[in-house]
Amino acid sequence: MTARTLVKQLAAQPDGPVSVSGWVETVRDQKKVQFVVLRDESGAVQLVHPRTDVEEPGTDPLATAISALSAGTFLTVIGELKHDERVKLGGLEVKIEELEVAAAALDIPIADDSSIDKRLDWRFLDLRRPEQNLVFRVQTTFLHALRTWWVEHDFIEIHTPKLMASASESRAELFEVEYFETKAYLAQSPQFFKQMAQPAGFGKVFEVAPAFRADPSFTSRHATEFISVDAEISWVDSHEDVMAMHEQLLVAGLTAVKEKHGAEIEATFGIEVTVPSLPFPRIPLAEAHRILESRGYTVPRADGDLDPEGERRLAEYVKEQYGHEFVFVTDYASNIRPFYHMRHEGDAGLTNSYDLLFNGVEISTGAQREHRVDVLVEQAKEKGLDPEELGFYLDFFRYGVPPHGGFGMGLNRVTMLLLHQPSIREVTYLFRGPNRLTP
Ligand code: AMO
Repeated sequence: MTARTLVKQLAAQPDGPVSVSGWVETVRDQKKVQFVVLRDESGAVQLVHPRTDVEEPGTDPLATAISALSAGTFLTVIGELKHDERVKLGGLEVKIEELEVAAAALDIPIADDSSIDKRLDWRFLDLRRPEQNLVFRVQTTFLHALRTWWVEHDFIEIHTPKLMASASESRAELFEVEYFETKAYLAQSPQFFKQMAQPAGFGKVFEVAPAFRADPSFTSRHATEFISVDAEISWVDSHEDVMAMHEQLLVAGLTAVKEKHGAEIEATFGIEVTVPSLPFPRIPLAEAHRILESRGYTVPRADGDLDPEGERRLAEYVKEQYGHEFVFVTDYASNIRPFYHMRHEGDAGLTNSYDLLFNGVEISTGAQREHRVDVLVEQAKEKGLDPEELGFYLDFFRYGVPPHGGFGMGLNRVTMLLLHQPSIREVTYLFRGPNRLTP
């Protein structure tokens, strides 16, 4: 790969010959001078060409080539860099000497004010917007910091299969696919297989991978395919140990994002990235209900789970009381938790589990797992599951296993909430929903 000068690197270069590549954002074709704004993944720069054909139009081949440039065309320019404070765009300009078009563009079919659906139809063009580029750079930094934290803390990275013989969460949100002579299911979560790393003696594991949910929702926070960030650790005393790991991990991720992109995020989205203080507030679910009641809101769900409005209002309370954007809602009732969550010693109605809310939206579920096989079988039966079908999973607990726990966190939701984006569609490279399978 030949070294290429990025637009953002021009500022540090002395006046003189340069070569830059990118795509045409705008062309201003004036009588005496032509201006082109060239953008690449790092920024934009003004290119200039003083026409030599003012007296005799058509006699300046470079001017003719520039006039013919359409927005979106990818090209390389060789020219003379000049620092000039009067140039609004970055205080520098490149005088074009040679121009080589890599691929010309047809008329761009979307604009900044196009509907989200139209933008998603043309996602590769939509992603050219600098704010979109920033979203993915921020996400890269965030994930990199998570990985660094895990590696520094001796976690092992695993890659669990996404084709499964059975459901890993509720059967209701399961994608079924033909698999030779039989059926397979797309993994809803790496739940069972990340737990398998515990009897395998791996100690601490993580995975970042797609998860699939056949959820017909059209909300701003649901996708049928999303990136699940998962971790599972052994020798936990309760879900408290999982939360302690989870919050440190998030602090590492957000610290890196603030350091690297804080100023650009503020300039682009008007948001100040906050590195959360430790420990994050913890509120048991029953207490959350009392708080909401005392503030005039009754959660409408019969099963007692928080609804989106309840989550939003609870976050408002947490912000007022603790000045915090995160809250662990803990100790969910066992009727709204899966069979594999460990229940309270002495109160089987409650689980050693939590949901983590960020800016009023759930980003994660975590728990201590039930590792005593007889209890696990009973809990599975109680939920109407057939222990026969779960045989492979139950075997994990029959040959020695440490107490363990972990969490699953939706990466797309974290990015959406961090950058205050209105929908998960804005922060997903290619969104998948009930009515979107292309591009
Ligand atoms: P849960 O089902 O709560 O827990 O999922 C964990 C997190 O994944 C994200 N998420 C989604 N994101 C976008 N679209 C969806 N349809 C979607 N569904 C879930 C959310 C959610 O908090 N196995 C457990 C985790 C564990 O206990 O380790 C699980 O999957 O951010």
